[in-house]
Amino acid sequence: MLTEKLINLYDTTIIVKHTVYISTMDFTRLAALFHAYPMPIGYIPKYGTSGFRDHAKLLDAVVIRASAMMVLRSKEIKNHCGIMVTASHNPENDNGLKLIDYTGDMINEEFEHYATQLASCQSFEYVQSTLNNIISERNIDVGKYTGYILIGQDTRASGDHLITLCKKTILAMGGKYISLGQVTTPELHYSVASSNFNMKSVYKKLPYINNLMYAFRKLYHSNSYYEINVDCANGVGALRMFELAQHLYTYNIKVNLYNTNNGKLNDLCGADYVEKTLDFPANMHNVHENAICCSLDGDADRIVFFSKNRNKFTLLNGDKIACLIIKYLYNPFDNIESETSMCVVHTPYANGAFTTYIKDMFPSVHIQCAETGVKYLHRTAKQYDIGVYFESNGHGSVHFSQQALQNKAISTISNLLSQYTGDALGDLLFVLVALQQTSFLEWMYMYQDYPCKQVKLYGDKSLFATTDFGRKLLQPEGLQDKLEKVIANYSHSNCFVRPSGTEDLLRLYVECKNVNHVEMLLTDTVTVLSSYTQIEVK
Ligand code: 16G
Ligand code: MG
Repeated sequence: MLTEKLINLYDTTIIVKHTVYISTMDFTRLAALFHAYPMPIGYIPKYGTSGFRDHAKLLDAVVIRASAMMVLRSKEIKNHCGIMVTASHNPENDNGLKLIDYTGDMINEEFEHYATQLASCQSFEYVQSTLNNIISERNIDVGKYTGYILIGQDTRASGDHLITLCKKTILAMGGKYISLGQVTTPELHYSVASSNFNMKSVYKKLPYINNLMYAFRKLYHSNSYYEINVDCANGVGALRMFELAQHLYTYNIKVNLYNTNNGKLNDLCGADYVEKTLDFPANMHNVHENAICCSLDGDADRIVFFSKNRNKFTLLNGDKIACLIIKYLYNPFDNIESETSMCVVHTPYANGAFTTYIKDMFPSVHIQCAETGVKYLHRTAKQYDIGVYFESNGHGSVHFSQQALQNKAISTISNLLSQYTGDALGDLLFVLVALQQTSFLEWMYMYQDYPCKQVKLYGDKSLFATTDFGRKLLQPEGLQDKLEKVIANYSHSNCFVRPSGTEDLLRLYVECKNVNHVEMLLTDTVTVLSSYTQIEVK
């Protein structure tokens, strides 16, 4: 079906008349675009944790350079690649680019580096020579393969203009685009991978939602009536949730959808809002006691669950989702292959109670920390047969090795849990599968988080450098030792400060077993930091 859809798109919407380049690249058409959409003066964008992201008005020139690079990548690898125009959980006025490699994963570090290099070129001559360097360094025969890019966008109004620039650039580079319109980020990852690889396996060719439902049908056997409440963040996830809700209805699962593009994107709603404020999203304050609720983010690659318990907001974050998944996967597969390795990957923000719970309940599961950013967790998870990875903020999935996929049950599960990045819809369906074994209340009470708090610190983040996945400071020199002395005053506490990879600020995380210590340690830490640089706490 997907292949048919793509072929259709090739035939009907893509008209490329002159695409014959032999070994050298003609950049004339790219030059015209470059000059028509200059980089704002003084703006030097950098490929960040999840791609480029900024106010939409700043991004024209970035889109042109990144799209040109992706055509070269596709030409090199002779497979489709992807470009997603989204700024995820960020405000409506922002936008951004997520760049997807032919495997369905995010682009690798070499291409991240090229992307930053291209974005920092001041003149077209530099852009041209950087593109030529990529061609020669990687020995790309630019005339041999056209270069196909699947493009998608979230629901932001600025998306249309940026997508138009993407298309123009792709054509200018002699490539072709396949426009998927408004899709979730994980859907685009899936589509890129499916269009390149899984041609032999019938169900892998299914469109995204059908593929999810195919796996769900095999794993979900309950007849009980369920009701779930989904906050769609007024984003692109709402479009797919309408479809999913219809399917789930036939399984006796009623899905109540909230914030389905009747308000502002990510405004007082969405996964990030819910996780950071520990409050109900807009229009959901009146949910019933113990109702199953969840929030997607703006491009539906993350999800957190929540409920009203004893009349209070209760969060089931990425850590808790990981625990539920591990509980489901642990027993059945432990016996299949004794060498099957299982790991849970988390970031420094995982609560201490979570790691303690895993150690106690699932002693053979390896526990690994990774740098903040879903791509880092994904890379670590790939080192194991079963790599469960979740950020506390709800980004995550489970990666399975080729060996693990030999097992039929695991192979089915792998269709629900994205093999490329976090996926709110796949994770939601898998949670429903896992709730057949563990009741929602049991899940809520699995363990109690240790008291913790995260604050934003406004100061010069360029002075700060970290090691140990962001848990320890290397720079400013001597500061880490001073912090550790302060932390030692509070038993069983954890505290770190790291420069944000997405915003111009620092993030301070404090966790203590004793709730009264949290604010005290926070104040002490800020006092130490303030002796190095001016800090404003928010
Ligand atoms: C981005 C990342 C997210 C990470 C966050 C950290 C993706 C798709 N998104 O949103 O995983 O948690 O950045 O931001 O990778 P920070 O560096 O500002 O704390
Ligand atoms: Mg997102």
